[in-house]
Parts: sequence; C-alpha cells; structure tokens
Amino acid sequence: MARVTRPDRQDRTDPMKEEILAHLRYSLGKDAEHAALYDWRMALSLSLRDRMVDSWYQSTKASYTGHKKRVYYLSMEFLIGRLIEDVAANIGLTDEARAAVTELGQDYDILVHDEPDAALGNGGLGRLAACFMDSLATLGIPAMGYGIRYEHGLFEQDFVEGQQIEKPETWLAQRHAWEFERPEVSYKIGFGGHVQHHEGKAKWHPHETVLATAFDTPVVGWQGRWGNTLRLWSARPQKEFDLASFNRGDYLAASRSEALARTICRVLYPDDTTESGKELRLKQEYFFTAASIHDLLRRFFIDHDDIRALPDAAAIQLNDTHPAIAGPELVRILVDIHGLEMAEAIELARRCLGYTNHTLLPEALERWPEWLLGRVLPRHLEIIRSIEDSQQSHHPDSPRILDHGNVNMGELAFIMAHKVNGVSALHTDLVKSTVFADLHRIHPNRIVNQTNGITPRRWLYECNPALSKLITREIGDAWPADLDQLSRLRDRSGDHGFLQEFMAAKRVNKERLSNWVQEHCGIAIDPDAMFDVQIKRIHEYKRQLMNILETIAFWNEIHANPNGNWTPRVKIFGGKAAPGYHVAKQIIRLINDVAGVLNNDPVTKDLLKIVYPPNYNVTMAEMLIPAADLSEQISTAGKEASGTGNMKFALNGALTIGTLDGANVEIRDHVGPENFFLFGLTAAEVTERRSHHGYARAAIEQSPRMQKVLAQIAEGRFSPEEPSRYHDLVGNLWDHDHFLVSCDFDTYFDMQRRADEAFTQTSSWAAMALNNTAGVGWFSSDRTIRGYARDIWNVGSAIDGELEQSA
Ligand code: H2P
Repeated sequence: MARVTRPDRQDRTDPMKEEILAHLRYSLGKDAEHAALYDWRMALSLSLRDRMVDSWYQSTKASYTGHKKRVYYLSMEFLIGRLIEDVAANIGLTDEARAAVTELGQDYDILVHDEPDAALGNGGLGRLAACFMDSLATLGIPAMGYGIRYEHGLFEQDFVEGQQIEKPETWLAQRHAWEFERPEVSYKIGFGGHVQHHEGKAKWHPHETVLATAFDTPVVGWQGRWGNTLRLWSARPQKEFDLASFNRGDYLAASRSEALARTICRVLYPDDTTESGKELRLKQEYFFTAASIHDLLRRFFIDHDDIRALPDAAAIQLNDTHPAIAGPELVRILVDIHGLEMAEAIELARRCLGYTNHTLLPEALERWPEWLLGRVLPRHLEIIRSIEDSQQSHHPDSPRILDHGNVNMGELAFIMAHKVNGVSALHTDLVKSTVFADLHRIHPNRIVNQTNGITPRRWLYECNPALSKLITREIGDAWPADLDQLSRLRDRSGDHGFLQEFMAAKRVNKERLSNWVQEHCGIAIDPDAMFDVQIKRIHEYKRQLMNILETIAFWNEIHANPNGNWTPRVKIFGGKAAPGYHVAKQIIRLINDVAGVLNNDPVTKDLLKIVYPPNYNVTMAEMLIPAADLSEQISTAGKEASGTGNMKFALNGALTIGTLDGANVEIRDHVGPENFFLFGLTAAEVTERRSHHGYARAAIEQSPRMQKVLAQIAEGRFSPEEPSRYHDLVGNLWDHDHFLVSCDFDTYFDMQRRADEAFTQTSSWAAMALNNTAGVGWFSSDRTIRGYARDIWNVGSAIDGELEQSA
C-alpha cells in the first residue's frame, strides 16, 4: 500500500534539510539568518507534514475506489499532545529530521519542546481517542475522527501558595502546523426555533445558525502505510456581520452571530464542572455531532443512491454520551429529509451506531433538562419522544429516556446503538449489572467488552528511546506494530546481564527526570530512590488523598526510627482538578502543603520527597512514565472504568501498586500476580462495606496510624497559618468517606512497605519490572481496535492481512 517515500528527492543530498529551508523561505517568509524559534519549528513541522501527504491522499483515494466501509469516531475530546516526534517516528524520519535540524545549526530538542501540547481533552477518554486514531491508521482501517477545534484546550494549571489557579490555554495563539483548513467543507447548524407540522411532515425552522467548518489533520500510522483524517470543526458566523446594524450604530447586534459562533468553539469544558454553561455545552455537542453526520452522509451519497445502504458504509462510534444526539439527528434526517418511516429510520440509525461507556459515576452520566433540550433542539426532542414510544411499545418495562423532566443521554445512547461497550472486563460486567442492568436484560446481546489499550508508538517507542533500543536489539524491530512480541523478553528475566541493561535504561530516564525536576521545581531528587508516580485527573475516587495520607504516615514512621533501614522514595503527583470541584482542589492544596513541610524536614529529606509539578499534560506524562518505578493505580474498586495510565507504566517497566479495579485486573493477569502489588477491597466488598452504617469511623478507630495522620492534618501541622484549612476534608473522612480511603488505608500502607522491601532486592525487582514490560503487549490499542472492528463495526483493513492477524 501507500508508503511514504519521495523518490524524486531521494537522489538529492539531504532532502530534509532542503525542505526545511524551503519552508522557512516560502511558507514562513524568513531566511535562516532571521528565523526565530517559531519559524524553525514550523518549517520542520511543515516538512514532516509534507511527507505524510502522499500516503494520506493514496489512502483516502483507496477508500473511495475500494468502496470501503468507514469508521467515524465521534469524540468531544482528542488529547493529542505534541506531534513532531509522533509524526517523525511513525514515518521513520526521526534520525533524518534530527540530523537535518542539527546541520542547520538548530537544537532539535528545543524545537520539539517549542510545540504547544494540544490538550483538547481532560484525561483518559480524550487520550484514548488519540491512541485509537493512531491504531486505526496503523491497521489501515478507513476512518475519520470527528471533534471540535477548541480555541482553548484544557486550562493551564498553576499553583499559587499550593492552590490551583486556572489560566486559559492558548495552543492556537500561533498557527497550528499540522492542519489544513477546508473552508469549502461547511455545514449550517441550527439551534432553537420551532417545528412546523404539515400533512404528516415535520420541518424544523431554527432560530439561529452557525457554520461548521472543517480543519483536517492527517493521521498517518506506523511506517506510513495508511493515513486517516482527524476532522475538527470550527464555528463561523453564517453572516459575517450585519452591515445594516453596524451602520445604524448598533455594534452589538452587528456582531451577534459572530459572537455565537466564537463562543461555541471557545473552550473545552473541564470534566465534572458542575455549573458550567449547560446550554452552551449542549450546543457544542449538537454542533460537532450534526456537522459530522452531515459530512458522512455527503460522503455516502457520492457513491450511493439508497440511504438504506448506510450501515454497510458507515460505522459511527459515540465516544461516551457526548455525541449521543447523533441518534436523533440521524433519525431526523432520515425521516424529515429522506422520507423514511420513523420505525425504519430508528432501526437504520441503530445499525450504524455504537456507544462506548466510560464511567459508572452517576454524576458523569449526562442528563439534560427536557425544557432545555426542547428549547435548543425542538425537533430532536420530538424525535426522542418517538424513540421512547417505539422502545416502550416493544418493551413496556424498559427504562425511560425521558424521566422526571430530564433526558437521560445514557439510555438514549444505549437504545440507539446496536452495540454498547465497556472499557475493561470488570467495568463491562458492572455496566451489565448496575447502570444498564434493566436495558441489558431486555437486550442481552448488546453489551460487549473492549478493554482499552494504548499506542505503543507514542508510549514506548517515542517516549522511551533507551528502553526501545534495547528491546529492538533483543527481539528485532517488529514490536511497535505487533506488541505481543514483547512476551519474548520473558526469557530474559533470569539473565543478569540483560536485567542490568534493562535497569540502566530506567536509570537514564530517572536521571533525565531528576534534572528536569531540579530545573523546574527546584527540588533535588535522588535517581536511586524509588520513583513512585500518580498522574491523572484529581478525583476523590482516584484517591490521591489516600496516597498523600500514606506519605504522611510513612514520614511519621521514619521519624519514629530515623536510623531505620528505609527505602528512599520520591512521591510524584501530576494532575488537574476541575475548576468547580472543591474537594479535588483541597486535595491538591493538601499535597502541596505536605510537600512544603516534608521536603524541608532535615530528618527525612534524604528519604522522602514530594514532587508535584503544575500543569500535568501529555508531554509531562511522556517524561514521567518512563522514569517511574512504581505506578499508583489505587482507585476505589468498581469506580475506575479501565485506566490507561496503568498500561503505560507497566509497558515502561514500572510495577503497579493497585486495587482490583478497571483494567488493573487484566494487567495483573497478564504480568503475573507475583509482579503486582495488590491491596484493597474488591468491588463486591466495597458495595458490601458501604451498607454498614459508620464504616469509615469504625475503620479509622482500628487504625492508630491513620488516626495520627488525620489528627496532624486537623491540627494544622501542614497549614500552621490556617489550622482549620482541612477540617472539612478530615471530617468527611470520619463521617462519610464514600470512596473508602479509611477501609483500604492500612492494607495500602502495608503493601507500600512490601514494595520498599522488594525495591531493595535489585535483581528481583528488575526481573519483576521486565515481566511487566514483557507481559502487557496485549494492551496495545491495536488489539483494542481489532476488537471494535470485529465485534462492533464489522469493518476490515485496507492493508491486506492486517486484521486477520488478530483472530
Ligand atoms: C475515563 C475513565 C477511565 C478510562 C478512560 C478511557 C473517563 O477517563 O475514568 O477509567 O480508562 O475514560 O476509557 P479519565 O478518568 O482518565 O478521564
């Protein structure tokens, strides 16, 4: 299939260098003498982009001429991160690009670091979408990712006196190198207004409209064999501005439509923000979903006449409920425009749609007030009623979409999808037995599992060159596209020399991180200490609180016996709290307050350090994960749907300390229970424990260690200037503790000490670490995508033989 080569340029010496210089001159209007860092970085990016284009064109053409079924992945979030290294690695140009830039007298690493980190997502859900795009392209599955081109991605986090401060993120302040604007691909998207019914036909007359305009980023897979498109929608006013109003002096009215358009794509909403502009969020969801549906239908009609063939041409995947309005939107088009009967339209739409559930947390399941949905999307509300009627007529006991004045988007997505999937085995079981238990009874074959995965290209090959090179030397270079091959490393877990090399690679990464921490946080850390890392959104269920309480308990323990044989630790945290999530922000502040005391304690400072760099993002993860010894995956069992960070750490040779939650369960199975520090209640035990009145108080009363820590916090040991700062946080642990920190605390502490002990046995630790890397090949997102392709989308690869490999 299409490969990335430019035969016409290959005979020239150093084509990459020439291409960079040409872009500097003709795309940026600079010469080498006057070019700024931005110019060099853009010239490099544009040169790399050029090298993707041929493969990308050929793939698109092949999809059309081969009449291939396409996957449409609709996601509010794509947590892309930086792309220079990603693109260079995928098309095999890393060395060439570095050499060319160096020869031009520039520092390649500085150029790479100048690129903004595209943070169009909150956490795992958005990063999963980005990994999926990489795997879809690598496997040669014709696909498009559809999302929103937010002007401001996830806020930038800063700490002021330990407290999180949010600042707007500005990735688009400079031109984005990778995208192509497509002004000709524009759709009118309406909101509000009324519905006219005439002779059995409905017509929606929206009150306001904006134009959705496409921006395309090519996504080329491993070795450039196939390229797909990430199409992000931006909003433009339908009328540029109203000259008549302007001339009357009514400047506000003149730019009203511009303001609406601008607002729609202005910001990515942070997860769990409770009181954010609900209406605007709904408009965002409809905006990108409707644009995507229009776009895929336009493509469909290029080579089809009969809309009834749509399910053979398009698999539409809803990443969470955010695009769930796709169901009613498709039905609306089928009925109001193509004249299908409602029942047939619903069935046809369902055959196209799949829905991925990512969470069981009730507060994260979207519900819109009926009046709001009816005001913004009046025709869709009517259609939702028809969907509800049709469901009730077949299944009178079905859970309701419309319930107590709300529209339940989870139920809507479920009912409108032919397959619903959870993201780990445990999560899928819980989806069946809890949130969607009744719907599962009615539709017993609808829910399937697709355990999440991660792309090994970004999460090992690129972010960990030291380990990648060693692996390639041992097992050859096929592993980035066939990660199961890593299991061949298992043979080496008794080879002392190899284990030393394996740990030497870890050491390189730990030194790199230590230098970075010194430079950016002003904290000296010892690369010989155990690097213990917890990086993810800050949330009560993820239990960063338990981690910091355990850190204090360990500190107390050292104080009680300063000459004990302690294993030095560096506790590293990273993550943002949703701006409206007060408790999460308190947890951040507590971590920073505790760090302030511990890091300056002369007794413990060589044994225990806390590092919490602000503004955790994909780029930071790429540095932290390869340097980690211990991966913290300590959520309350039953709450973390899957986790994907857990997979990245294990892949890079960190051991996990974790609960039986989400994909931890499967990771432990794959790496072997002897290579995993397991503790804590199981999901069933959690449910059982919660039924006991006063379970938290009872647990704390049995743990003198935890009592002491809570007393220290409550007395203001870490916030002497405001002793009552954490009274609520501590009080909540005694009285409620919904996430059972109290119940798991002691076993967590004990398991940490087991980890300390294990870490001192350097060669057995190395073997355990190696067994983690060797054991997690299954968690490649290539495997996940093969599963979706087979069980949900019914699509094949356009690169011969790629998918069969999976069977
Ligand atoms: C969520 C879940 C994770 C899951 C991820 C992708 C919403 O991400 O909580 O358990 O792995 O989706 O399916 P996160 O918490 O990381 O923002």
